[in-house]
Amino acid sequence: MERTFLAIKPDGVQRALVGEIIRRFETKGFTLVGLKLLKVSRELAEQHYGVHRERPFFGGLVEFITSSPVVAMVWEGDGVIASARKIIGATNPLTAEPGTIRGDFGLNIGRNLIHGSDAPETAQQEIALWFKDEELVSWQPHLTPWLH
Ligand code: 3AN
Repeated sequence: MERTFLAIKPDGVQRALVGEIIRRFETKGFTLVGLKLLKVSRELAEQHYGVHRERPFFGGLVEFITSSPVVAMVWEGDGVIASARKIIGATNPLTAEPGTIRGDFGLNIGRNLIHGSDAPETAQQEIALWFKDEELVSWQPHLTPWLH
């Protein structure tokens, strides 16, 4: 079963949007298999955003993600990687469609509330970076037969 890594960033936690954001993935029908609140170390932030190391906004991104707690999650379900990206919306909240998380709640590309893995390879890498195996719980939701 496909899994993706999602993280509610410091702005999402500070703005009290944790419940609202989790609700969207939960009511869609995806399965939560990992969840924790943590303060992100500089080392973890630099590894997570390693592909952006050369970009001008890299320093600010690391400062921001380490500034306040983050809610890290792993969600499971058929097609969850691409579907979660749609639920999240475009990187720039000003152009993200209404109905998406960023479209409904965001104003600023540097404060876009939530991260979601963009492909199967990055999902695998990010899950391994943020979670230990024993922190992930495989379970069978009883609702599944109604959904699939
Ligand atoms: P996404 O999060 O939609 O996959 P990426 O991977 O292109 O977007 O960018 C990673 C993060 O870097 C974004 N979520 C955003 O917080 C930040 N970011 C991207 N582009 C900019 C930019 N031009 N200025 C400031 N921050 C940016």
